[in-house]
Amino acid sequence: MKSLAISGVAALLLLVAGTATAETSKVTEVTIYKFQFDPREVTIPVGGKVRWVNREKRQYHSVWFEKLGEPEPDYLFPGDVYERTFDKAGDFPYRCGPHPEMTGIVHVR
Ligand SMILES: [Cu+2]
Repeated sequence: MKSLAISGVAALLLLVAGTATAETSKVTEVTIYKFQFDPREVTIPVGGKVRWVNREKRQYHSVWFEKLGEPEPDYLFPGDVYERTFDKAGDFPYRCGPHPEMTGIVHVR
């Protein structure tokens, strides 16, 4: 009886670990640091999510999909995070609002 209970707990832990891994793998992280998007180019599956994290010490930036005709978004200050899910295949270039030379692209396949 005791061993049965232990294996039940082990199965539950495996289940939780499996779920956590699946969640993590669906998000692609882009670091914003030293006036660059890193990696500058990412490829994700349809329905995938990208998370941008500003890791500068004191510089703000933005993630602006200007070519989609969207208004310039709010700035991301150090430590801020922006997430976006891509539901359609395509190539989605973006730039930083205050720094036009800072560019990146999301390929959705
Ligand atoms: Cu910037």
